[in-house]
This record gives sequence, structure tokens and C-alpha cells, in this order.
Amino acid sequence: EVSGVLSGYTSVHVFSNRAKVEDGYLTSVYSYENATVKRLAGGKYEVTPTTVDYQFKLDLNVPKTGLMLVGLGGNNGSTLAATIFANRLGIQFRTKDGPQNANYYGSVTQSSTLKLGVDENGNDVYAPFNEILPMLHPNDIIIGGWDINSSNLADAMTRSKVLDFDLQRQVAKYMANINPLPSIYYPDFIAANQSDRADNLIEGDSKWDHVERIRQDIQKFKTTNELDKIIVIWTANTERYSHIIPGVNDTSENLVKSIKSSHSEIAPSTIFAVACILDGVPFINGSPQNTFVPGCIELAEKKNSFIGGDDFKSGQTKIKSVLAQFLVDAGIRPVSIASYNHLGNNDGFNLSAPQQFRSKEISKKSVVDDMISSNHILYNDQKGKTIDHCIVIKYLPAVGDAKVAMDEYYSELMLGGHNTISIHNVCEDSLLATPLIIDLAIIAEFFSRVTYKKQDSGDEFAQFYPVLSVLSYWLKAPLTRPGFEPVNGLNKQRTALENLLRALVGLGPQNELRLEERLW
Ligand code: NAI
Ligand code: DG6
Repeated sequence: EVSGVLSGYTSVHVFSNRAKVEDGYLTSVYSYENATVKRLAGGKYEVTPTTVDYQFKLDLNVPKTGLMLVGLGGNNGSTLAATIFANRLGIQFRTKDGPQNANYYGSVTQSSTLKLGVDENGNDVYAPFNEILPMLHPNDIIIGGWDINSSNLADAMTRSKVLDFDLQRQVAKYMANINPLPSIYYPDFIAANQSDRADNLIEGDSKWDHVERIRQDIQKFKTTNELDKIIVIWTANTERYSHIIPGVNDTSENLVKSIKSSHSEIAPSTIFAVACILDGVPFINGSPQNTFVPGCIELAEKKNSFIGGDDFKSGQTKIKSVLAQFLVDAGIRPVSIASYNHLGNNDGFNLSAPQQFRSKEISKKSVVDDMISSNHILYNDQKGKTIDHCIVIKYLPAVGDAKVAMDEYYSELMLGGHNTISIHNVCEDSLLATPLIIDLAIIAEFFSRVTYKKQDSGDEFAQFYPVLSVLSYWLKAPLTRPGFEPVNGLNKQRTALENLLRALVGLGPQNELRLEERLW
């Protein structure tokens, strides 16, 4: 049967005998073609093509969704809330360059396109990314969340100094109605310089009570706003790394036991993650710390609850995950990458403390690991298997949210030559991060509606594996299923995402062969 599978749901009607709509669900069959490779002695490879047939099922009903942010009163949190009001209300504001309409630039789901195929002349045709399948629209997201600081969001927006004054003026009355819920503050985990902000705290020292309180907060927010689904994203201050201690946080049982005994090594972000996991609420970590200690990942597996992380990939690192990949794929050997940045927002203030800086340094450095290991011609025992990679972050209050990132890529060329690429990148941090938060929420919500099974297996449809690595496009240090290597290259990450969406509507993977042009 060949049908226009999404007639009535989106503007994209796919005519495929591999997908059909029935009772509000889209089901598709997909042949996953790959190859297994054996490395043999003498540098030889044995490659065997593989095909596995899957069936996917998507619930086409987009639920009424709430997004609860931990760190709601921060630069990202207040900018996100203002952005949604500005777009929802269709606000036009005045800047020194003239009138500016609200938009969602920087959001893949809202402002990018996806290639569908070719037209009758063989030229590429693109559709808006969010038109291929029904997705949550950011204007419909209900925002709430927690902050250790009590400022309402109008005051928080003013303090953040991110948005143009005329926009602040127009959204202030809506923002003023939102007050962050009290949150969990364990001073040992964020910089001491944040203590002045901590005036909005959940009382008591029992960490298990804190878990229960967060669960109640989520439930209450859901009921009060008549929501079908909640997504929680951590955009609070970067914490220090937690020590992984056998018997404390290495297994799900030990983690729960340690929370119940209020062990000092359990971070606030892990408390939030556990609270969400226990209720099947997707939780995404936008900061670099190791919130997802092994016991937490195991708990997510047991509860089949979605988690994703770590650390929004917004500016400098996003470019690195394109440029370093390009150099290595071009057969050029990056030898060193010096990444310097200064910023003057509260994130920078918190990162001026050594342990919090260390968390960020780890996530910013990890982004080239898979590129190095993909090319043993350039990186091997003789030449070395690393890139000298230096990360510097300095707090410079004067520049506020307009972070300055300067990168030098020094690479080895043919016959001992060298190439130096220098980049000066002014990243308006929260304007880059906010669309990522929107995308993470939309894509996490979307994949929580997708199930799969092996074709003809007799199995029940099941959810994807709980670590939602398909979110990695937006994350600096992608959390990955234990035993699997992270993929950092931005283009690979995007390709995976596009091809998954295409599979759901009965289309094959993106095809760049252009045989229409190249063959007679
Ligand atoms: P911010 O410092 O302006 O906001 C963080 C907020 O979290 C503050 O309002 C603070 O009071 C609150 N907070 C701290 N501990 C909390 C807790 N336990 N519970 C609830 N609230 C808590 O920082 P910003 O710029 O909004 O960034 C947020 C996080 O996102 C940082 O960790 C940053 O490193 C990370 N990030 C930011 C990117 C960007 O481009 N803006 C990109 C990548 C990551
Ligand atoms: C210092 O770089 C501050 C950080 O919080 C960054 O602004 C943030 O992690 C974004 O990093 P990047 O490397 O994606 O620009």
C-alpha cells in the first residue's frame, strides 16, 4: 500500500510503501544497512555487509509539554523564558539597527531545513526541519523550574544583561509572574563565590527528602498546568566532579543507599537526575559535571527513563567539532589546539574556581578524541596519539555575556609544512545556548514518542535505550551507552538525526550520490 503518510499532520507528505498512519500512530519499516569489520594482521580488514530490518512506531499526538529548568533564574533560564514570550506574543522590539522581530535563529528544529530529495530536474529540495514529523513547538512550551536564587524572572533577566532593553521592557510583565521554586544547595559543589545568590533553598539536610521534594514539585507543576509531559534540563551552575567511589555511587543500589544516608559525595544535579528517573521524566544535563555517575546510568536503565548530557555545545566547541573533523578528514594532522576564552557573566564567575573550571576543561577537551582515533595514519605510536590541547577560561566582568573565544589550530602538512588557523569568535553565550535548550527539549520529547522492534520478531515495541545519544549534536561531551565511544563530529551527529527522522517516514538515509547529474 502506498499512501501520503503524513497528510493532515505536517506539510510533508511522503509516498512510501514502507510507512503508514493508523490510529494516530505512524509505523514504518526500515532496513538498517551497516557492515561489521574485522581487523586482521598486516593491516588488512575483513568487511561483511549487514542488514537488520526494524519497525518503528511514532505516536503522532504532540503532548502538552512543560519544560522545567534547574537554574531557571540564570542567564540561560531567563533568556529562554523571555524568548518564548517574545515569540509567542509576536513581539517586535527596537534596537539601534531598527525594528527586530522575535525569532528562533540558532535552533535546528525551528530555523534549519532538512533535505527531502530532489526535484524533477535533479536539484535538492529542502523542507523546514520541524515539518517532516509532528514536533512540539517552542511557543507551546510551559516554562518553570528551580533556582537557589529567589529573583523573579523579570529581575533575573535584568541582572543577566543579555537582551535588548526594548525587548526586556515588553516581556517584563509576563516574566515577573514567574518565580523559581526553591532548590537544593550543597555549597561544596559550586564555587564559593555563588553563596550570595543562595537565598531560595529547600529546607533540611536529608538528601532523600530532597529527591522526594523534587518529585513532588514536578508532579505539582504538571497538574497545575494540566500538562501531559515534563522534560527537565539542568542549566544551573557547573558543579565540581563527583568522586566515583565503590559502594557509594557505582551501582544504582549503592547510589540510592547513599542518597538515603545523605552521603556528602552526592551532587545536587544527581539528586535532580534521580528524582526524574524515578518518575520516568527525561532529564538532560547542560553542564559539564559527571551528574550521571555509573549508579545513575544504571538506575536509568532499570527504570527505562531517558537521560542525556553533558554540557551544551554552543560556540567555541561547536566550531571545534566541525573544524577538527574537517582537518583530520582532509588528511591534515592537527598537532595542537589552543582554546582561550574570557567571559564576564555569572557562569564565568563560577568557572573562575579551580574545581568548576576543571569540569569544563574536561568536557571542552574531550571533543576531539573520536577524531584522533578515527585516523591511525595521522595518529599512531610513531607520530603520537594525541593533540596538544590547551583550554583557558578567564573571568572578565566587563564583557558580560559576550564571551570571546580565540582558537589556534596548528597542523602538520605535507613534507613537514605547517598550517595555522586562528579564530576570533564572539559568542553571545546565552543567545547561543537558549536555542539549544529548546532543541534538546523538543527532540527529547519527540524521541519519547518513538518505539521500535525488530521486524517479524514477535517482540513488543520498546523505547530507545535510555541514554539518548541522539541529542549529542547539542552537547559537548555526549553521554553514551556504556561500552560505546562517543561521536563528537557535528556533521556525523546531524546525519544520524536526519536519517532517523527519514527512517520514521519510510525514506532511506540521506543520499548525496547525485546520480541524476553525474550519469548520462
Ligand atoms: P548562570 O550562572 O547565569 O545561571 C545558573 C543559575 O543556576 C543561577 O541562577 C544560579 O543561581 C542557579 N543555581 C546554581 N545552583 C543551583 C541549584 N543547585 N539548583 C538550582 N539553581 C541553581 O549560568 P548560565 O550562563 O545560565 O549557564 C548555565 C550553565 O550552563 C552553566 O553550568 C554553564 O557552564 C552551562 N553552559 C552554558 C553555555 C552557554 O553558552 N551559555 C554553554 C554550555 C554550558
Ligand atoms: C567558558 O567557555 C564558558 C562556558 O560555559 C562556555 O560559554 C560554554 O560552555 C560554551 O562553550 P563552547 O565551547 O561551546 O562555546
